[in-house]
Amino acid sequence: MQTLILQPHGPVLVIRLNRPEALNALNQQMLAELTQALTAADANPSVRCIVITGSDKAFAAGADVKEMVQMSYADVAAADLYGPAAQTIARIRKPIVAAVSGYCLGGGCELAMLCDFILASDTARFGQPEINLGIIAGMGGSQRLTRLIGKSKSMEMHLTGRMMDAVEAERAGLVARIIPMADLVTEAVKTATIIAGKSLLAVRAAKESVNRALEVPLSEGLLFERRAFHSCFATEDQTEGMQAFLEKRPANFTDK
Ligand code: DAK
Repeated sequence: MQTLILQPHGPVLVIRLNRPEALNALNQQMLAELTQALTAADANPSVRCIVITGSDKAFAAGADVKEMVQMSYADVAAADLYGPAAQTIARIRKPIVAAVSGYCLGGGCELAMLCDFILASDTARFGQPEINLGIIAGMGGSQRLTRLIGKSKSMEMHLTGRMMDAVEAERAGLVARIIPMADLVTEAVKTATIIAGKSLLAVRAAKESVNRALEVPLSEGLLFERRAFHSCFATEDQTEGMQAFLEKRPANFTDK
């Protein structure tokens, strides 16, 4: 991997975007390596939760403008630029935490929103500044940001290209929690380790159910959740979790 650093922390895999010379701008090589690393982690039983992070200065400052500047409509359409990568990331079944410090712009913000939730450092700055380049968001920004923070704020950000700081992003619902920059990755790994200690069957069911809320009408989402809830009772982990609670001991989940 030339554009990523992979750091296992027990059951948590930290994937660090590593193109510091370009503020982690996402080029095709980085997206290919990222999808490869995520797909491998999803299939690897020793990985139970994934953290994606960048540097203190930038999670990712967007798609790589230097790579895109000469592309024509025909090039972008023929390659379906970034489409397959975004779909692969969205289909990862294990939980992914985005730990965001510094600039999180354009494709970088879209990547963060493809993760399951965002932990932000107090220096994080989010934006969809594609409008400044004569283009629009293309990896889900206009759809996911609007669902997360509402039409008015999303529209303002997409039309003006302005950035939002961490406090505004948390208030708006884009960010789960703000953490001091020096502690960001440690805290993200701590949070991911808590998730890694749960039943993976229940974790997947929870992830799928929450994601349904953004995809389907309420009645369909409620039905999906109810069926997923019922299916938890087919697992040994449900018995173990409830027995452990009653016996006042930690649960020992086996993903069965
Ligand atoms: N691409 C390429 N290089 C970038 C970059 C980017 N997005 N952002 C920064 N860099 C590079 C700079 O060019 C500079 O490189 P050198 O000039 O030293 O070679 C280096 O990183 C440091 O950047 P600055 O010197 O500009 O650093 P500052 O601290 O002064 O400013 C900044 C930081 C983040 C405010 C500034 O770099 C900036 O405005 N960057 C561009 C942000 C941006 O416009 N992001 C959106 C990119 S467009 C699609 C799907 C998705 C997308 C498109 C299509 N399809 C499905 C078709 C997504 C598009 C985008 O994300």
